[in-house]
Parts: sequence; structure tokens; C-alpha cells
Amino acid sequence: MAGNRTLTIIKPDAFATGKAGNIIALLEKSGFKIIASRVMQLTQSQAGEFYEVHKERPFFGSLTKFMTSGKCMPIVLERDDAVAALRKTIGATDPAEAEAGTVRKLYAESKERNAIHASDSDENAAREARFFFAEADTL
Ligand code: FUP
Repeated sequence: MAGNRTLTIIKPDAFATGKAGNIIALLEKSGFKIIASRVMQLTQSQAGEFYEVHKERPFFGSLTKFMTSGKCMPIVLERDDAVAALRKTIGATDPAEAEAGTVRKLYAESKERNAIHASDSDENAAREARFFFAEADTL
């Protein structure tokens, strides 16, 4: 991936409450194209691997429990300057601090149950896309 792709996950809170359609509509309105998508429930081991960077943090156990609590929807997205553009579209980690009109301001419940994930670098976008889509590099 050369800077024009990123990985998002519609998290279990938003997916279970029927917000996936509205979130995808907002992403498309923000210029993103869907390259790949699936619906799945993460295992504890997958959630632990995905959030490995946070494994020493106090919220790790709770975060991985939440992320395995129901179905989620990983999506590979394409747009110019994809990583930065998606971070701006989703808003701050804590919805209380997110700007008006962002996905998290509109749809997140709390800092943990915050509706959506977005890769934070091109390197992680590529790694995370491969995590969910074995064929990511050929899409
Ligand atoms: P973000 O990149 O905005 O998703 O935020 P981080 O990478 O800092 O954190 C990853 C996830 O950990 C967040 F989406 C939610 C969760 N988290 C908490 O539950 N509590 C915290 O204090 C920080 C993060």
C-alpha cells in the first residue's frame, strides 16, 4: 500500500446497534472507496494480536473483551492521503473530545466503546489490512 489505503473496523458497539450503514455512508461521503470488507467476530487471541502494542496498558483486558464481544466489520479503504484523512474523519479516541460531525462524535458511546478503529500509519495500515485480508496486497 502506497499511502492511499487504510484499514478501519466498525467495532462491536456500532455494528450491534445497526450503525454500520450510517458510518459507511459517512466514510463514502468523505471520499473513501471500499476495497475489501467482511463481517466477523474476533477471537481473544486475534484481538490480543491486533492490539499487541497496548498489551501492557491497564485497559488492554477490557479492550480485548469488548472487541471480542460481538461481530465487527473490518474494511480496507482507499482515498488520497488515506491514513490522515480517516483519522480526521473518525475524530478523537474519546468521543467527548471528538469534533462535531466525526464518526466518534456521532456514534461512539465512550473512550473504549468508540465505534471505529483507524490505522495510525501507512506501515500499520498495510499490516492491519493483511491481518484481516490475506489477499490485501493484490487487491
Ligand atoms: P485510536 O488510535 O484513536 O483508536 O486510539 P489508541 O490507539 O490510543 O487506542 C486504541 C483503543 O484502545 C481505542 F480505540 C480505545 C481503547 N482505549 C481505551 O479503552 N482506553 C484508553 O484510555 C485509551 C484507549
